[in-house]
Amino acid sequence: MNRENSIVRKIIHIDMDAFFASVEERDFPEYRGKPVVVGGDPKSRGVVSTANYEARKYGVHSAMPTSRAYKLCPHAIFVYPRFSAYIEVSNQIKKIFEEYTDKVEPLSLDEAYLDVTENKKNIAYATILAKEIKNQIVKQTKLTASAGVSYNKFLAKIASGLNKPDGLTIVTPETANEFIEKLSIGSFFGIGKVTEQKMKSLGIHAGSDLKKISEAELIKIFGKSGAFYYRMARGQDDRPVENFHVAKSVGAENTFSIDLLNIDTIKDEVQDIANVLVHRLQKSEVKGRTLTLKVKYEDFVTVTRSKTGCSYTDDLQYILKEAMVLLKQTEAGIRKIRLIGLSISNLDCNDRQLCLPMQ
Ligand code: TTP
Ligand code: MG
Repeated sequence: MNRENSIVRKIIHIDMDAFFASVEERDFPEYRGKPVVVGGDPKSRGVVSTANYEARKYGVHSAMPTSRAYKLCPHAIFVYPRFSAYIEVSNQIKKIFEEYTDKVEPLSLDEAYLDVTENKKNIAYATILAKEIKNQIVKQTKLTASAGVSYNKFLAKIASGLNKPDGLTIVTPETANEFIEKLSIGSFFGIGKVTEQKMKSLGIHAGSDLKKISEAELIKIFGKSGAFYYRMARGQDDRPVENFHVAKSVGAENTFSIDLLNIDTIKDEVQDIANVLVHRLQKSEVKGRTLTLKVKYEDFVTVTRSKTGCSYTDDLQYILKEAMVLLKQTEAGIRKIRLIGLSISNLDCNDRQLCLPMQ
């Protein structure tokens, strides 16, 4: 790449600190200074949405069963999520971002990329902009955010997570090399738990190790992703910041060759469809809160049944259990069925780049 001819972009990644828990602490001052776990009743089968930093000291973290969180920190305050309050803050911060640039790419309720190469304030320094944005967030929402500033999305996102809470971390083209070499392999964009283990078994523990492997070798081991990892190790990520539309739901469905009446056969089919759905969710790295079951009877009359949970999920056991509950709310086993579908909506994306484009 010829640096002379290419514009070095200015990207900011903003991520609110312990988002749901911070909103709870803000709105209920009596919680402050105490461990707070958002997720629900510790005696239920739910999972933790998030925990404040006080609770994290005890090992509580997102996606952990609330019952486990209770064992780790029984004196924590356990609360149900209040999505309307979080959505309100999410809209507030989005408005703040849009005062600086139209190139805003939200990743979830509390996270977004901003391309401020050109910005509405005509400020040349992204670091100054990031400070201003953080200040505005505190002023308008009484909550803190952490920011990462860099020349691409991958580096900006990692940077924002480094000095939480209330952090501001900058990675310049000059410091990127050293920064990447020291990064643990699990922190690289697109490297999940399974790939992380595979990398480690190959002796790749940090960016410096990754950089030693040739592109051909990486492609041989990891397929198409290998080329991506090769570029990441060199700080190359030209994905644009874009406010594109993403799928509102992920689903799977099956039309049967013969209409089904036997309830056990129907349950088996639901299980197969749930498997496909979970595979799709995990492949796209999205989770969702609302599960919808669609049933089309032999006369083409179609009904849907939905359930919205407290936290985002892609968990097969949970989806299966809820799908069976929804199935009971239909006439399965009484009326012949020609099609069954399952979908998850109210999505939360880890990274919008990995979400499916709107179909
Ligand atoms: P995160 O930004 O991943 O976490 P956080 O803001 O709570 O903490 P941090 O300071 O480390 O950024 O997620 C934002 C919100 O999304 C989080 O507050 C709750 C929700 N969430 C879930 O419901 N389930 C999950 O598994 C995760 C990771 C987040
Ligand atoms: Mg956050």
